[in-house]
Amino acid sequence: MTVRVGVIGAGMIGQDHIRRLTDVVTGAQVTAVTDIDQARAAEVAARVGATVFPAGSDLIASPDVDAVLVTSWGPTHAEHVLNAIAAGKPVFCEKPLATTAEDCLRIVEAERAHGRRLVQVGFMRRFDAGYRQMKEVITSGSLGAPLIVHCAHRNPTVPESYTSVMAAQDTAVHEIDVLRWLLDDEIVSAQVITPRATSQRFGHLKDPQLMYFETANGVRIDLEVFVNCQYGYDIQCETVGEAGLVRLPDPAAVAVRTAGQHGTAVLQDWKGRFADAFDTEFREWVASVEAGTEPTGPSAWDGYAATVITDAAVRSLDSDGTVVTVDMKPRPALYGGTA
Ligand code: NAD
Ligand code: ISE
Repeated sequence: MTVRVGVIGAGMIGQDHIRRLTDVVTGAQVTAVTDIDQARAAEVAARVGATVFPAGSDLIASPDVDAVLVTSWGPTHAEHVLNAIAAGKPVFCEKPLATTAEDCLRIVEAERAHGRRLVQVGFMRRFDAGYRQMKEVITSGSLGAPLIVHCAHRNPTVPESYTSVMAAQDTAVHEIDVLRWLLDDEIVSAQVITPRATSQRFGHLKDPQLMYFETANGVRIDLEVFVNCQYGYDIQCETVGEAGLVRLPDPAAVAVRTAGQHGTAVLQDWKGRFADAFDTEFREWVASVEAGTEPTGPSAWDGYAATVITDAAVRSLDSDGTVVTVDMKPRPALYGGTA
């Protein structure tokens, strides 16, 4: 069976995922596209022979759409995901699941009422080969219990529209998700402090930021978010355990020796750094839709948890570095909990 996918939001990542579903992943076809910019929707749809729909609700209702991909702006995600659940269709939603914890909970409740998982959230790092190898090592127990995680998330530059709260909501949210999964543990508190600011930023922005998280098992996580580091897109992660440590590998790159120097290039954006992870993410999602099974990637609950934890980080930033307790509801049975 070919999975017929309808895409809501034909912007930057929407177009990249349409290319991926068309040219990289087998078993899928983009049959429908919508965007509030209808001219953009028409142009993107024409590239892949898809039909243009006037709005997300019409696209979701179409009999030519088996599954929905939401790549519109964050504040619009909840409406589209709730409509897809109401229609009983699998839905892949780019991060964030929703921009408020309340909207995330509405999605969780709708999915619980439906009785099985339909939602997967686009936290692609769980599909990165390096993070998967790290998880295998941690799960094997060879390092003993994990104690500390050191992370850095660096972007070369960000536009003026990037604000201080986005360091948590847009950037650190990837570590928040991948570390919950990597450690199989829950984050219970957040603290954000701001060192001396780089001169290489727009004046309104607090950059870099140092974020500290504690987990239910007492693991301490430190995360440097530095989005104007200039030199490249650089993701670092090292987990220290009782008997050793495991470090995320840098992407493979040839080493060049010339003019008295020896070095490797540093990637410049997340698209290149996580290209393979995005491909794997969609291969596995399409396979689950094709098989009629529940998705195995990040769930609506993971989307809720990420939003609640980033809310705590933002509250800490807004209160000059106070340690903020994460106020998370009990995890429902549908997502492996007991509630
Ligand atoms: P973008 O602005 O390039 O594209 C968004 C598109 O959605 C625009 O074309 C806009 O007109 C359209 N749109 C907005 N509201 C709509 C609605 N209600 N119905 C239909 N179309 C609508 O943005 P982007 O950079 O592609 O980001 C889209 C989403 O992807 C965001 O939630 C962002 O956080 C997420 N994202 C995820 C990653 C990742 O690493 N996983 C990376 C970048 C962006
Ligand atoms: C962007 O939205 C992403 O998701 C990238 O992975 C992240 O590195 C960047 O800081 C965000 O703005």
